[in-house]
Amino acid sequence: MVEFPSEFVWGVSTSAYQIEGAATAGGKRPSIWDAFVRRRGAVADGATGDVAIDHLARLDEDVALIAGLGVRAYRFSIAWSRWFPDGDRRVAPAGRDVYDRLVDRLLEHGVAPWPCLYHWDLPAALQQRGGWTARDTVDRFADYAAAVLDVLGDRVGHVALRNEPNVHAVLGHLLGVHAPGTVDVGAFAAAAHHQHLATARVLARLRGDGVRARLGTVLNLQPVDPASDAPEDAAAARLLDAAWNAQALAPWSGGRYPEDLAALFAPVVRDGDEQELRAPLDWIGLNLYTRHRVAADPKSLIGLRLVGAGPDVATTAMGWAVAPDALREQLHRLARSLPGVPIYVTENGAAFEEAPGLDGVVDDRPRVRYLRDHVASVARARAEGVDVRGYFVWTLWDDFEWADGYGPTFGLVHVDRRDLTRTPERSFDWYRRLVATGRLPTDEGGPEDTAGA
Ligand code: IFM
Repeated sequence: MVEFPSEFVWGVSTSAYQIEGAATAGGKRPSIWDAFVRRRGAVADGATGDVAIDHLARLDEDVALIAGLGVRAYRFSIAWSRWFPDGDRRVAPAGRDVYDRLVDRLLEHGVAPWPCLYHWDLPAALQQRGGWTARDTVDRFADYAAAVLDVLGDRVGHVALRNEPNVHAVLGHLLGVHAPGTVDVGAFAAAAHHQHLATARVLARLRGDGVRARLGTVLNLQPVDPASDAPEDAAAARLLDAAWNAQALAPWSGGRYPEDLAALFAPVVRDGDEQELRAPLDWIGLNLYTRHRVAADPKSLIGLRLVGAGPDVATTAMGWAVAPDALREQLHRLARSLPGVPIYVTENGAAFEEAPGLDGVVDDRPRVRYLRDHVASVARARAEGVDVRGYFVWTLWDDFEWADGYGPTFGLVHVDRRDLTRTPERSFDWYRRLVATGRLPTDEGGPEDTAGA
C-alpha cells in the first residue's frame, strides 16, 4: 500500500486569468492576456477569459467545493492588475478586497491559502513600457509583492512568488503563442533573466520587511528526449533542455546560465546579478505534466521542433505523453539542484476528452489513472530520499486553457460552458479519498469502488 504521512500537504492549484472572469470589475484594468486574447487567431475559437468560470461571482460556492474536497491547501494566483490596475502603487480597493475575502473564506474552512503572486498576467500598462524585457519591471514587481504581503502576510503561511517563469519566457517571448505574443530570442533571454531577478529581489525585500510566510517559487521542468539517435536530434534535445529546464534552474546553479545560452544572456546580465540571483528559497514547486520529444529543424527560429509522443505511448487530449516516471526523475533533478530545500509538486494533472453521461456523471477514469500513477511516482521519489512535502492537482475546475481556449478540460470538476454549472467528476471523489486517508486508492474511483473507503 502506498501511504503518505499525515503532514503531507494535499492541494489543488488554479490561476486568476483562467478562472476569475470579472474582467473589468472594481476598476480592474487589462493584463497582457486581456490584450492577447483579442488578437485574431491567437486563441482557439476566439475564446477569452472575460467570464472564464465566473469564479469571483461564485466565490462562496467555489470555496465550499474546495473545502468539500478536503484538501489542506489551495494555490491560487493574484491578478496584479485587479489589485494595482496599472502595475504601479495605485490600489483598486475592490480588487484588494477580493483576495482579502478569499483568504478569509479559505481559513474559515480550514484550507491554507497559498497565493501565487504572478501567473503570467502582467498589467498591460507595464507591457507598454517593455514588460519583462525591461529591467524596470523587476522593481515594479518588488513593490507589488511587498504591498500584497503587507495586507495578506498575517494570514498566509506559504507564498509562491511566480509560476513557471520559464514557460512564460519560452511560450510568451520566444515563440509568441502566449501573451505578450513576442517572437524574439533576445526578448526570451531578457524576460527569463528579469523574472529571475524579480524573484531574487522580492525574496530580499520581503525578508527585509519581516514577512514570516515561507517564500518559494514554481518551475515547470519536463525531461527532454531526442526523437531519434541522430546527433542533430540529440543536440536539439540538449538545446531545449538548456532553454526550458537548465535556464530555469540558473539561480541555483551559481546564478549562471547554461553554457549553450551564455552568449544570448550576456547582453542582459549586469555585474552583480549573478550574486543577487542566488537568494535562497524556503521551498520550491515543481509543475510536471509530460516529457518533451524534440527533433532538429533548421527552418525553425531556434533550430528545433517538438514532435508528438513516440509510437505506442499513451497521450492526453493535449497530445502530451503520459509519463509518470518523469515526475520522479524531475523531483530528483530538483533535489540535486536545490539540496536541502523542501519540494512541493505544485501542479500535475491532465486533460482528457470527456463529457457528462446521460446520468450527468463525468466518468474520467483516464484522469484517475493518470493521477494515481503520478502520485505513486511521488511516493517512489520520497522513498528514494527526495524531500517532497506536498502535491497539488492541476486543476479543480475545467477552465480557460490559454491558447487552447476552453477545449482541453483539466478539472476534477466539470464546468458546463452554457451555464457554468459545476459538477464533480469521478476523479474528484477519488482524490477526496486519497486526501482523507493519505493512502493511494488502487481503484479507479466511482461509487461502486468506494464502499468502505
Ligand atoms: O493551465 C496551465 C497552467 O496555467 C500552467 N501550467 C500548465 C497548465 C496546463 O497547461
